[in-house]
Amino acid sequence: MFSDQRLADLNQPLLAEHQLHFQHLADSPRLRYQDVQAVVQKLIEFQVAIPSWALGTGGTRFGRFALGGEPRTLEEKIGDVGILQSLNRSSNSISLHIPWDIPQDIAGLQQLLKQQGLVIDSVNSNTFQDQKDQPQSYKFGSLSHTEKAVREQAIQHNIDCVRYGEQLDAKTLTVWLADGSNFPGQQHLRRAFLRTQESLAAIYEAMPTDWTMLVEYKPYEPNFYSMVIPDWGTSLALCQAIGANAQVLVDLGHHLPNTNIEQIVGRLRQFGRLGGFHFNGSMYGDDDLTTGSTKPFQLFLIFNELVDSALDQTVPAAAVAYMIDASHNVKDPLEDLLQSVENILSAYAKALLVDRNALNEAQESNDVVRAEEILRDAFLSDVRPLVAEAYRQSGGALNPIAAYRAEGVREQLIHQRGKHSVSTGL
Ligand code: AOS
Ligand code: ZN
Ligand code: ZN
Repeated sequence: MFSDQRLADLNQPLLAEHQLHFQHLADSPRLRYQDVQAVVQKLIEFQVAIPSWALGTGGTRFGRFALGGEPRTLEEKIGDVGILQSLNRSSNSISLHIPWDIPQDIAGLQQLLKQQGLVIDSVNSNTFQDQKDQPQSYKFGSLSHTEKAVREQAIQHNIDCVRYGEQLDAKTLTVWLADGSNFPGQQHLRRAFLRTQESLAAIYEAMPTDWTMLVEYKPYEPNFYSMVIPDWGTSLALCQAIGANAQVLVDLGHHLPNTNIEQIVGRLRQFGRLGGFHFNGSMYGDDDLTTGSTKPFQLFLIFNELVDSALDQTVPAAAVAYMIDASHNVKDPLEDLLQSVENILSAYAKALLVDRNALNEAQESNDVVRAEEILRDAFLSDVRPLVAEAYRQSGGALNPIAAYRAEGVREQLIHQRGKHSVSTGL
């Protein structure tokens, strides 16, 4: 949708002011001793996957208010992510959700992905809903179910997801289980865990050896007394039991209020078991709002752990799959995703600005105030010119949301797909 020429035209009127701000930042005491281009380069390289289920309005079990122009097919979803990618060059991959996105025309999809410069990042299974004509019900669980036939059906579904993913060159299966219980005594807690471990191991066995299984945890919802995988400790124990390619996935909205998520991230990195992220914004729980919208300092501290652990030779080197998991009701989802990616890049940029040597010194000498000031100094820096420069150098828009609006993208999508098109998702 956005040709290089069109992007250059949209950038032109913003360029002089951008360069002024960028130079000002580059000359500031904060950055004078740093290689600014190296920071920009790191931002250019950072890619975060877009979930197919975030492209339409949703995020509520109450009313859903369609925005219009929502993608109706996997092809149209790829088209939407292509729009995002042409604007910010930071979202070059898509997370699929089976059965919402069952790929049909594989050759056609491969060609479309190539055209848009996109790849399939992960495949997400769904055993939290019963599908039409499905023989067994997940009402009382899936991989943890008491009945073997139900577990087998859920295992097979996950294996099917891997097979779909293989056709599109994905390498990651993400498993999030709704399994658990709503009332005390309903479920034997240890047996439910063991059955889950056994089921996950069976799926793992069927995965190609170069695939990663991401095991997501969540403390409550849809079950409110117990979830079979409620926390990172349970995910970690499962991964350790299953194999080296089983990794923990941290969803920012899956913690009880005030949990120190950055410490969890640090621990998982240390143990070599942080496999992926679901970014979103959380005020109360699994709100799935815009990443960084409510707790930007926390997001910065999380990136601080990621940057710090990446520099530490004693920490196992591991690929972390970055994904967004958001979906809500009142914004244009594409604008929301542009905001999310920008907030993620900003938090990352700030973490890259932390004076690590000074911080280590302050920590080792127990200079509490100095250590905190070093973090605040980076956090309070206005890094927007760095992020914009990364967009510009990689061929995107200096201001992606402004470009999206100037081009009337939503209006065009409504024109193509209709006012009442509704996308699949939560
Ligand atoms: C559910 O709460 C989890 O965050 C899942 O990762 C995700 O939202 C779901 O798989 C999307 O349908
Ligand atoms: Zn998630
Ligand atoms: Zn969630």
